[in-house]
Parts: sequence; C-alpha cells; structure tokens
Amino acid sequence: MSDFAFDTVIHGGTIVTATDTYKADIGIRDGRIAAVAESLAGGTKRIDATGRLVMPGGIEGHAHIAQESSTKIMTADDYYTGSVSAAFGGNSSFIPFAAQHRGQSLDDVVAIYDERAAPNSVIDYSYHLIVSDPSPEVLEEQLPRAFARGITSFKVFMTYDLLNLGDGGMLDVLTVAKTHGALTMVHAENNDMVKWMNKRLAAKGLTAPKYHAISRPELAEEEAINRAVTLAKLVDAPLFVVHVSTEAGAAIIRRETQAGVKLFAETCPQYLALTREDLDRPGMEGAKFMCSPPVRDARTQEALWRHIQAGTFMSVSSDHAPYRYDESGKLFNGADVPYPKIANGMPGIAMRLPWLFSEGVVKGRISANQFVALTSTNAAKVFGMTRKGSIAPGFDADIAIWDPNETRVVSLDDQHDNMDYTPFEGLTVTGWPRTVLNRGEVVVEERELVATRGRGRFVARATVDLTGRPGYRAPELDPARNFGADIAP
Ligand code: DUC
Ligand code: ZN
Ligand code: ZN
Repeated sequence: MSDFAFDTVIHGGTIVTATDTYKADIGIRDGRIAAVAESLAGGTKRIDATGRLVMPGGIEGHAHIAQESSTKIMTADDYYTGSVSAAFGGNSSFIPFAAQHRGQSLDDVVAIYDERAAPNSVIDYSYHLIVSDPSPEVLEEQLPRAFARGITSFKVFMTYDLLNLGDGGMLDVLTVAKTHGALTMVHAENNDMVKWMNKRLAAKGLTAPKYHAISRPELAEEEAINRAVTLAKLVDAPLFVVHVSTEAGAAIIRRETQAGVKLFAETCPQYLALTREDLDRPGMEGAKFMCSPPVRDARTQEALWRHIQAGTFMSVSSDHAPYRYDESGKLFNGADVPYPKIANGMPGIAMRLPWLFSEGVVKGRISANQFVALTSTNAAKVFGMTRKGSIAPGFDADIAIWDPNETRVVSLDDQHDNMDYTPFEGLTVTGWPRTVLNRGEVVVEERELVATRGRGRFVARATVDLTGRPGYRAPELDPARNFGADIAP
C-alpha cells in the first residue's frame, strides 16, 4: 500500500478491543479504519501512540442532554457542552434521551432534539426516545416512524406520576417495540412504594436530601424489575433495564438472561463509587448526590462489581443528568425545599470511562477487554451502531488513545461540562484518555479540544441484535397450547 493511502496513521500503540490486546498500527481513510497492521508507513497525519492504549471510543448509552424534566427543569448541559465533556471522557459517540411530555407528538420531539443536537454536537449522536404518553397515534404511527428513522430504542418509566405508564401501557409499548424489532428501556421503581415512603417521611418532617435515599427502597427496584421482566416475557419483547442499583435487581437480570430471555441491563459508576452516606451532608449539600434510583451501600457495591465480573451487565453507563447546585438546577424550587422537590440526577459523562478504567482495570477487577466491551462494543451491538464499537477494517475510525499510567486527582476542571460540581471530586484516578477521534477526525488532541461545534452526525441505528437470546414463549400465547388463539404479537 502506498504511503499516501491514509489520511491518518496511529502508530506504536497497543490496541485493545473487546476480545484482543496487541501491538499494531491503524490506517484511517475517509473516516473509516482502512488497515490494521504490524507497521504502517505514510499518513497525512501521524499520531504517535507509543506507551498508550488504543481503544474503541466510548459509546455513552445513557445521558440527559438539553432535556427538560417532566417538572420543566432543563439540564445544565446542551449538546455542545455535553458532547465536549463526553469527548474529554473518551467517548466518540453518545445516545442521549429525547423526551416526550404528555400530549406531545414524537415527530415534534424528534424535530426539537434535532435542532438542539445537529448545530452543536462535537461527536456522533443518536437518541433514545422517552415515551410518557402512549396514545394510539404514538403507538400506531409515531413510534414506527421514529424506528424507521433509525431511532430504534426508547425509555419508559414505572415511577413518577407524570411519566409512568402503568402495566397496561407497558404491555402496549412492549408489543409495538417487539413488532418492529425495537428496544424498550425501563426505569424500574415501584411508584406507589416510593409515594408511600414519601408520605411516612414527610409526616415525621424528614425531608432533608439524605432522605431521598431512604424514600426509594431497594425493594421498590427489585419489585419493579421483576414486574418489567415479567411483562416483557409475556409478549416476548426485548427489554433493557437501565441504571440497576441493587443486588436483588441484578440477580433477577442474571437469572432471566441465563434462561434466555431477551434482556439487557446496565449499571452506573455512581452505584459503585458512592453510598447513601454521601447524601448525609449539612444543609442542602446532599442534593448533589441525589439520583434515582438512589446510591446504596458498600455491600451493594461489592455485589454489583461481582455482577460486572460475571457478565450480568451489558454496559456501564454514566446516566449523566446534570443539574447545577443553584437555582437553575437542584435549587430550582427553592434553597430549602423537601427532597421530593429537588431534581434527580448527577453529572458523570466525563468520568464514566476514567473511573471505570481506574477502579476496574488498574485495580484488577476486570480486564481491559471487558472494559472495552462494557463501555463501547456491547452498546454498539445492542443499540444498533453497527459501524462503531470496535477496531477493525471497515469500522468508523472512532478511537480513544489512553495514557494508562497517568494519575490525576479528579477536579471540576477535568469535566469540561457546564456543571458547578462533580460527585467524583477528589478521587484519585489512574488512566486517562488523551486523544479522541470520531470518524477519523481528531476531536480532542492531547486533552485540548480541536473539534468544531456541530461536526457530529446523527447515526441512524439498526434494530437490536438478539443473537443468543431465544426468548420466552408464554403457553397462553402459543397457538399450539392455547386452543389455537392467534393473539401473540
Ligand atoms: N432517571 C434517569 O435515568 N436519570 C435521572 C433521573 C431518573 O429518574
Ligand atoms: Zn431513569
Ligand atoms: Zn437517566
């Protein structure tokens, strides 16, 4: 191959994919990986990766960017700051949520998020819809239109009065998703259990931020995961359980996945790094650590790590939900309000990969290959980004070049987001991404932003890859066992 065949050559580094670790050079042409070989000459641009790890860029599968909550609080990050922060954190693409509020058409939702994302994102993006109003038009026309556009996944809620669909609504959306090969994602917490806890705590005047963690019991997640999986089994539809925070919840995922159910799940760094003690701070400070489901305890952290090691989770996502510690965010409803009036969520899109690398790979809990699977490759497969998530000829040149030895104390400056705090502040983290490419273009170079606003492209995604998940056939939906009733979706 002639020297001028490549636009860029990354040389001298150690490539890590979800399966292999080896020394090789990467030749990039027209945004794609054109060659991987022991040694490659040429390249208009040559990037020296000696001593570095060269990994697929992270795919952030769970982030809230330029999103109004159902109570009308806007996230601090828009598609510019959110994507910049993601890129500094080693990501080359992300899939934030595009949220439907009740009464809104999904066509309008997609148009609104296109306006927010296209002129601003510095990395490639797609959306998961949030469906809060499954009207007949949504189910029969708007969801199928979104799927056809390559928005092949959406989230629903089992909690929050303004969002939760009820079991019947869940069955309806699962049925539509199954029919079109799309993926339903679920926030699983029992709404009535949480509301009952809220009442009990309020009656005793226990309304400081730390009681948020008490108000959402582990049992509320366990019950709702069990119910969500059961509903999905009835219609044999694929289901993705987001932000699993409990040992019991993870155990259900493991058991049902092993039984062949079309089930996927993620956990998040905050459930491994933080505990409810972090909410126990003077005044309102604990609000910075409020997310739903809440962070738990050290025992749960150990259990979740074991599940990561055993392969229970498809991915570790940030659930970046940035609300500043001021009147635009956490204190939107006042400086001294009860916890139910404080926005749920915390930032973390820049810390997901460095934190997981440091605590996972450097500390010997997971291999670098598992790290790549959990942060990029699996998300690419499940969310249908078929040209991303690996390093091989033909794939998009979405690559993060890491210094595995660099040690830094985490600070807000490292986040490059629009936040005024990071819950990871002060932690010592070893292993940082230094340079990130997306479709062959350098986005971050040696920890300097070089990309232009709006260069990221929308990625039309394929439908979920269900290889190895035979599913579940309820006897009552099987014509061979239900007197021939043809009622299965
Ligand atoms: N769910 C999320 O996924 N993020 C923030 C809050 C919530 O309820
Ligand atoms: Zn959620
Ligand atoms: Zn979220």
